[in-house]
Formats: sequence, structure tokens, C-alpha cells
Amino acid sequence: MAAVRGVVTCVRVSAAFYSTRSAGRTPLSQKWTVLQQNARRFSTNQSGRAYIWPATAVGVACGLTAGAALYLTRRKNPVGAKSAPTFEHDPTPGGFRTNLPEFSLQEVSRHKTKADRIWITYKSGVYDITEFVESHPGGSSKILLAAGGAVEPFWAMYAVHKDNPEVFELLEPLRIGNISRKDLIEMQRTKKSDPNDPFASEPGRHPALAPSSSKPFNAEPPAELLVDNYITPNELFFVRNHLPVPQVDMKNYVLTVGGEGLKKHSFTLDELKEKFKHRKMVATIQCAGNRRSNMMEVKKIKGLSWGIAAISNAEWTGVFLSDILAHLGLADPEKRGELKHVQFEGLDLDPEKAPYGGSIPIEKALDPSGDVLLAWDMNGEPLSRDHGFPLRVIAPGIIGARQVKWLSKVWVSPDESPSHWQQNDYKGFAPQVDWDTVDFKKSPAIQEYPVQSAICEPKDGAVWDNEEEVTVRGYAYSGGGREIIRVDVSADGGKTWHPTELVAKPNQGYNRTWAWTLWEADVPLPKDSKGKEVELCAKAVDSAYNTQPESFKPYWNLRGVVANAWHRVHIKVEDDEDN
Ligand SMILES: Nc1nc2c(c(=O)[nH]1)N[C@H]1C(S)=C(S)[C@@H](COP(=O)(O)O)O[C@H]1N2
Ligand SMILES: [Mo]
Repeated sequence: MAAVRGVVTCVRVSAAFYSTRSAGRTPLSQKWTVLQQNARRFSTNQSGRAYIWPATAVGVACGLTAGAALYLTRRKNPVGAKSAPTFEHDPTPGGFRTNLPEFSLQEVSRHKTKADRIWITYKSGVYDITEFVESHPGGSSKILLAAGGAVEPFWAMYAVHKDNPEVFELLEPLRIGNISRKDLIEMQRTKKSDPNDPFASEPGRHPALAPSSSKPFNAEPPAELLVDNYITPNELFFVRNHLPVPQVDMKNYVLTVGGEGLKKHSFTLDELKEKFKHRKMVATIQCAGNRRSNMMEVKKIKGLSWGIAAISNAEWTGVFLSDILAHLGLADPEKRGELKHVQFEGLDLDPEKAPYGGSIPIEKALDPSGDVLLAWDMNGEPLSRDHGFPLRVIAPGIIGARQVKWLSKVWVSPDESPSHWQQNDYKGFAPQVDWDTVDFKKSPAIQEYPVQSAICEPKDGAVWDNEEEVTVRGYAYSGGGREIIRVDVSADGGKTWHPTELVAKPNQGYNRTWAWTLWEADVPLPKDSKGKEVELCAKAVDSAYNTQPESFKPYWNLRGVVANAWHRVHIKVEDDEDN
């Protein structure tokens, strides 16, 4: 029974996902703008030399090729076997059936909605799951995440599917054909790559991560999957890369640690693991650009149009940065002198060979209660390439931008990191400051994040079929280790507020609360909501009694950072006549 429920759960998540997913996809025109901005940024910020990244051209060319091609390269190889497919009759689930018709992957990808019929693939098989999805009206469906493509990457997240005969019993009768031989062969061939493309060796990604930019890769998971898990599964953890993912050869990898007036040390990963005590900690990472798309509703902003899911939560294993700094002789405050910042460098390089970098205040780094980690492990697995293999900074309570991935250097200095991202990005300004008047020196680099919350379910635009109450779920998180003490939800645009239950919250201590809180509430709908649109709002309160601003307008900023006004979601309460 549990297995069947599991299947049904996986068969949840409404088709709304797909509509939002395509609605959220950056239009080509906008991609152009982003690419041009990138090119311009690189031409103005490094040396003044006009420089157009070859990736700009490659990126645009790729953007223009059919989605099918992109789809092909992003999906995992569902055929599995290394050898060429034989195309003999194979009666096992998902096996090639010589008596069934063939469909190209492009054809499969056109079947994502009830109207077009909903198709998925499993191994070599093509299945029409339209009726299956429909026969479970109680829950909308996670299987729709796989609509028009392979189901394997989604099944991989639910243990219940692993070689489960019950699952195949449900699936096999829905078999309508095979993936075309041509596509099956193509799926097995290793990815061809352009040697001039700095992004040629990017890792594979989970198809549920909807990219807001693919080169560099930036993507957030569907919000409804985010709140399904207190600990975000690694493959769904949002990714924010400014540059191509570096390829790290562990034979040559060392971490350099030192600083002005200090002795320089270098450690291999094994030496770090041997020398220092291992620590485990659950911490949320949020990009300072999270919810930029909400702020953009006030006025346009240059930058990735992040939704509400540029935030994720994981358990990290590593060593305390404070232990390493103590090893350098910095534990004694007397000895610190003019040293004020700890700078980090990554192995990812911009076109001028300058590394990504960031820094944090030395007080945070030295404080054992600051819990800054150099981490090699995420949820019990070595860091994936996207998340910083082999080592990254986890500076909990601080914005993502300072949590440098692919860490190569830790440097203690009187100055902040000289990197572009510390100096000329990730800073806030007053609403009147525009790109003609902005002076990045006038604003401090963001470190701690203000209090944040968002509604993950229902989604904006959802149709709700209960006129009495609405079930609202979301996350809340604050920077600086401040705990979430309350989340309030309104179903009338903020006139009246209802308490929520904090269903999953950390217990990490005063000003040391690094992990998010998930909350849920059944909120009564206003009288006579039937057939009308309702505005849901959420706001959180942290342990410093800070709360979220009502609107973005008075603090809109040109970089679209720290966007934390009340999150508003509009739903339509179904009228009986709609049926
Ligand atoms: N070396 C390096 N570190 C980096 C970045 C980067 O582009 N290069 N991006 C930063 C930003 S802006 C964020 S929000 C976080 C995102 O971490 P994630 O991709 O593991 O979610 O990584 C930070 N660390
Ligand atoms: Mo970020």
C-alpha cells in the first residue's frame, strides 16, 4: 500500500508546474540581454580591454537550437548499458519491443499536457500516462515533472521506485511504443563538445532544475519539491555559478592558507581531514538574488530572474575555519592587528583568468560559534562538481556569494576580497540609484541576510477547489543565525493574519540557527471567495523581531538583492460552474 501511495505521491504535482516552468523560462530576447551584459561586464570590469567571451556566441547559438537538442544533452542516459543497443525484443520493463511503434524524443516532448496527452519514457519505452494521472484527482502529480521526457531522474529521488514490481505493474500496461532507434543510439553516444566552449565540460544536471541561465549554469528547483524535504536532496539543491565549473584534478589539489604577515601553509584534502576535527552542520544557503523576480514586478532589474527557490538546505561536513586560523596563530585577538577580513578564492576563472572570490569579516571567521566550515561533504556525499568539489566555504547566516566553491585559497587581510563579486556586485542601494549614478564603493558588501519567507504551495495562478480554507506551505529563514519565531499568513491580501505551524525547524541555539524553518497552515478563505481571486501573503518574524517589509517599492535596488517583501500568491477559488 505504501508503495502505491508512493507512486501516487510521485504522480502528484499539477500541470501548473509545466506551465510555470515554461512561463519562467527566459525568453530568447532576455537571454541576449543577459549574455550581452555578461560580455560587457567582462569588458569593463577587468582590464578595460574589449573582450567578448566566445561563450556569448556559443551560448546564443545553443539557445537558438531546438529545445530537443538541449533536452537530449541534459537528460540522463536512460538506456544504461554501455554497449550499442541491439534492438532485439526485450520483454523486461522498459525494454525495446520489436512489435511496438517508435517515437522520436522530440515527438515525446510534445506530450506534456492532458490536451496533448501526457507521455513519459522509461529506458527504451514510451508510455502514455494521461489516464493514470487523471485517475488520481486527489493529488496533483509529481510524475508530471517528467511529462514529455524520462522518468528515471525523478524515480531516482523516491526509493519506492527502485526495481519495484508494483510500479512496473502500473506502468507497463500504459506502454505505447519505443524511443526511436536513432534517438536511442544518440542517447548512448558521449556528448560531443566544442573545444572552444569554456562550458564544454559542465556536469550533468537534474531535469527538475529549471535553468534561468545555462552558461553559466544557474537553476532553482520547483518550489513544491523544495518544501517536500527539510534537507534538500543534492540533485535538487539550487545552483548559482558565475563562471564555468572548473575541472579539479585531485592529484594536484591543495588549499593554500595564509595572510598578510602570516606563514603560508598548504594542505591536501587528506591533510585537512587528518589535521582538524570534523564537524557536521545543517545550514541553508540563499542567494542574495533570491526572489529578484518578485522585486522586478516594481521595476525592471538587470540580472537573473530568480524565483523563490534560490535557496536550499543541506547537512555539511568539514572542518572549522576557526580551527585552521588558530593553527595560523590567529586565535589570540592581540595578534590580529590590522587583519580584518578572510578572503576566499575559487578555482573557477573568468575570461581574464581572475578567480571567483569573496570575503567575510574576521570576527565571523574566528568565532567558533560562527560555525564557518570548509566543507567537502554535502548530505553524506562528496560535494558534486556544481556545488564546489572538492571543498567549499559554508559561512552560515551569510549570503551565498561569500560561500566560495572550488576553494583554492584562504587569505587573511586588512582588506575585503578584491573580486568583482565582493566589490561591484551583491550590494544594495536606495531606489533612486540607477546604473548611471551607482558608485559601488558607497555601499558595503552584503554579509548577513535579512528575514525571508515564501509560499511554495499553492503556486501563483493555481485553481483551488475548496471554498472554506486553503492549505499554504512554505519556508522561512533569517541571516546571522537568527531563528524564525513566527510565520503569519493572510488570505485577504494582508488585512487579517493567521498563525502557521512551524512543521520543521532547527534547534541550533541562540544566534546560531543556520537552517531554515518549514511552515504550514490551513487558512480560512474570506466569505464568498467562490469564483474569485484570492491574494495569499506570508511574512516571517525572526528572533530579533525583525519582519519582512510589506512591499518592494520603498527599497527596490538596481541589483535586485535582498528581495524579502511579503510573498504574495494569487489563487482562484473554483466555482462549481467551472466544472
Ligand atoms: N567559486 C565560486 N563560488 C561561488 C559562486 C561562484 O560562482 N564561484 N557562486 C556563489 C553564489 S552567488 C552563491 S548564491 C552560492 C551558491 O551555491 P550553490 O551553487 O552550491 O547553491 O555559491 C557561491 N559560491
Ligand atoms: Mo548568489
